[in-house]
Amino acid sequence: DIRGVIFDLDGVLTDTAEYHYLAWQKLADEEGIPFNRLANEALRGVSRRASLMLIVKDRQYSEAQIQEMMERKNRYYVELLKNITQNDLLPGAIALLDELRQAGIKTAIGSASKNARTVLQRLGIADKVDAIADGYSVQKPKPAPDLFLYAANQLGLEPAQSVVIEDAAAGIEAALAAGMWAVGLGPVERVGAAHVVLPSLAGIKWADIQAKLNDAAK
Ligand code: G16
Ligand code: MG
Repeated sequence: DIRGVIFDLDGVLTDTAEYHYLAWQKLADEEGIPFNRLANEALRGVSRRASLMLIVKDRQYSEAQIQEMMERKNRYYVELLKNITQNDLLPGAIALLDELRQAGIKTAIGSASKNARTVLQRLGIADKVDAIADGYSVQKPKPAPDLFLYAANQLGLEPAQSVVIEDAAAGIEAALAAGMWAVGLGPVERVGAAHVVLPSLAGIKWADIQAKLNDAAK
């Protein structure tokens, strides 16, 4: 049975995607590279370096230039993070975290972001989770299973005892590769590979997720 829940951060507990977008757009504009909100959709849950590669496409840059652009984008992003408050928690997030703690279910964050701890602090939920796996925890980014395996290990749980809640296709892929249960938030076109698909966490109780996972297991 399930004893732990691993939450993705951006797109599940909060929506930092807009800030990532604004930072990438500023960088792209400065570099004269075409970019827009639609192109940004492909960067959902994708690591910083992989995101930059998707933006620059086949343009050739040295490793030093790549590093500089990643650092510049991050400076813009970190500046924007100063705007985040508890009001930026997505509907249902706090309620589910609190309910899980009450029920004795372990919780972790599994985020690709190197800024995850800062975001959690600003959201005021850093002490509401039992473990944090972030962009510093493992080498291989999602869709590799490493980040979620690291998170489950931190909780002392086996993959089969863990459920991942994700909004990105790469994240669902990572959860399944880890041998975990996957709950996808958003359209089936994006997260349809998950065992259970929900529009969001708004109004979702732990019993709802358990019941849907039980159905999926039949
Ligand atoms: C987040 C975002 C991605 C971002 C990645 C790395 O992932 O969804 O857009 O590129 O983290 O973030 P940073 O540049 O701050 O290290 P997640 O896993 O929380 O959805
Ligand atoms: Mg995400």
